[in-house]
Amino acid sequence: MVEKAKFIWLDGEFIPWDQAQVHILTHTLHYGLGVFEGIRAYHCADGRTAIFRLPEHIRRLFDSAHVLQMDIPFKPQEIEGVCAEILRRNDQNEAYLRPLVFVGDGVMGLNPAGNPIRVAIISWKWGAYLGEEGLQKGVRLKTSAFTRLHVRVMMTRAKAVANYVNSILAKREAIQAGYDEAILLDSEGYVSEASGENIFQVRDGLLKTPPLHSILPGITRDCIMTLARDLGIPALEDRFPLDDLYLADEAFLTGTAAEVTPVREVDGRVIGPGKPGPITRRLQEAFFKIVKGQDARYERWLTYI
Ligand code: PPE
Repeated sequence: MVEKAKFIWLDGEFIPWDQAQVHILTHTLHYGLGVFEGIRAYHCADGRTAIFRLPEHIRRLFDSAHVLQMDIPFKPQEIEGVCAEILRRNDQNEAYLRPLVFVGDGVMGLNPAGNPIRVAIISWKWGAYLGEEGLQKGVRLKTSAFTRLHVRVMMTRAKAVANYVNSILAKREAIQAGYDEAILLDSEGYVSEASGENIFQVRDGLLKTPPLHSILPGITRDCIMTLARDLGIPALEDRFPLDDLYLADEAFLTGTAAEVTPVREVDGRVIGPGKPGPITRRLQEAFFKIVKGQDARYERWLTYI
């Protein structure tokens, strides 16, 4: 259960948590046209709170809305301001922020042109997405029987609500088979991403992640590519098939919610020695230092509130 906070911001106003209700004719509930973001705010080592890569997340929210022709009735700076303000109002020094843009009620049917575009921002406490043990020791992945959305079927660059039915189907399948998370292949059979994370693998010191063909352009993925470059770890975006992943020395998942979570097994094959490898550890440690404001070189990624 999500732990209630005091306020939710809806269409320009902070309202008590329990009053954040919508009408049953809300268009997005019926047809799935909506976009969202997931952003983390961390309690930093110096006691302050910082929102991690806030402008980049808000930019992606507006990009997603643009692609789906949803005209957000606020400016990006206003939405950024609300993200900071909601943490203050909810007395949260650490939280997960969820901006959601959806189509309100008006007409039904597949042309909601005149329906209002509504915006909510919610903040709640969210611990380790794939479990504390997963974050420390690594998770077990199962390849899904479902294909990741093809660019001719969905807008894969957009963080669209509807894209997540594909993710939920894959995730359930993995959980029901006793695994922690699902990995999806693209329509040509190459590794794409997990149900809610991007994926990386390492072999012989080379870090690889799939290119942005059918995957979400992850902001954590971008952090890892930047960090790898800065740390002198060879890294490239390249397509790879499943057996390439089975043969990796190390693998890990990245996402706002999952942060940097090691992978210890894929489809019954143990990855490397079955525990987080040295490059994974190095990147994970560097990442957590940065988000907690302990690395001055990446202050540009933090918005202190
Ligand atoms: N791929 C997918 C499909 C995805 O959902 C996410 C984030 C990522 C990659 C990584 O993106 P980024 O957060 O920018 O590094 N998944 C969000 C959803 C979590 C949820 O269950 O809700 C998240 O991590 O916030």
